[in-house]
Amino acid sequence: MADESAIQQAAAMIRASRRTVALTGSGISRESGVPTFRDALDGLWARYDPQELATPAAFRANPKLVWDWYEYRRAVARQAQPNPGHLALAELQRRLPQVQIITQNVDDLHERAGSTDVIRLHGSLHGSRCFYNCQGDPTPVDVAALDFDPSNGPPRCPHCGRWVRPDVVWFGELLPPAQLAAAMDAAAHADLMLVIGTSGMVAPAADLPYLARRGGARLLEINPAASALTPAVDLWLQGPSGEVLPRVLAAL
Ligand code: BV8
Ligand code: ZN
Repeated sequence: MADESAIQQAAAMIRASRRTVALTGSGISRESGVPTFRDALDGLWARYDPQELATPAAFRANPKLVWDWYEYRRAVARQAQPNPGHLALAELQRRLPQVQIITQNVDDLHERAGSTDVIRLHGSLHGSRCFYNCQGDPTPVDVAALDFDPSNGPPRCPHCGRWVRPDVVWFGELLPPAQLAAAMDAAAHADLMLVIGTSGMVAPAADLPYLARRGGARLLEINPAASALTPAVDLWLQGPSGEVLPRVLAAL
């Protein structure tokens, strides 16, 4: 667990920052009961590899399986509450001149914690769209307004009658260009990047800390375990973000 001197050092880094960026991964939502990607997914999904399910090919091959996986994850996310880590980050945004949050997560816990202007690199569990974007990219579909039998797999697009899909970025798909450009611009101009709850294994999100370093930023990681990014950071606060972030905030 991060010792008091590391917490004080982290607080000093944040106090000295004028342009802070926070890059978050699924670890920040773990204490809200949302499983991370690399944890063994509970129960039914323990036998699938998320990188096999979160792909267009998996959806084409078995739309009902993939749709049901997202329905399950949506239900988990709806039940979840923002944890002290999400809340501390929202409070940091209120207290400091400029704190930009960039998230890889598809749950809405940052927004529900009160964070604003969150850059969402990988979309949202709570959005759906036409698999073919038949009315233009994107073609959002309000699934709640559709009358469909969930036992038959995904609902059908009201415009073209083909599958509706979750509005998330799958492996092998491009990130939304505007969000990626905003994230790269924020990282390149930051003087401090907080890297919270990510294994740093998925590109291009995992490239952002290196982009920040090249722009002169210092890197502060919060994670109970070492990640692919740990060798590159200036300070690693070892511990769960739900405990560490409130301690750093209290030391500001
Ligand atoms: C792209 C949304 C251009 C969906 C996600 C070879 C072939 C084909 C492609 C590639 C390839 N090599 C590289 C690629 C590119 C690929 C990639 O990086 N693959 C990896 C696996 C090698 N990337 C892509 O495909 C991206 N698109 O590059 O387009 C392109 C196009 C075609 C071909 C090539 C390139 C799209 C990537 C986006 C995928 N979508 N999510 C959904 O959610 O269902 S990614 C998903 O996984 C997450 O969003 C996140 O980004 C990633 C998981 O990472 P983490 O969030 O870090 O979670 P993880 O479980 O890994 O780690 C949790 C961490 O939390 C751990 O460190 C743990 O210690 C820590 N933790 C645990 N408890 C706590 C905690 N921390 C704090 N507190 C706690 N309490
Ligand atoms: Zn359509």
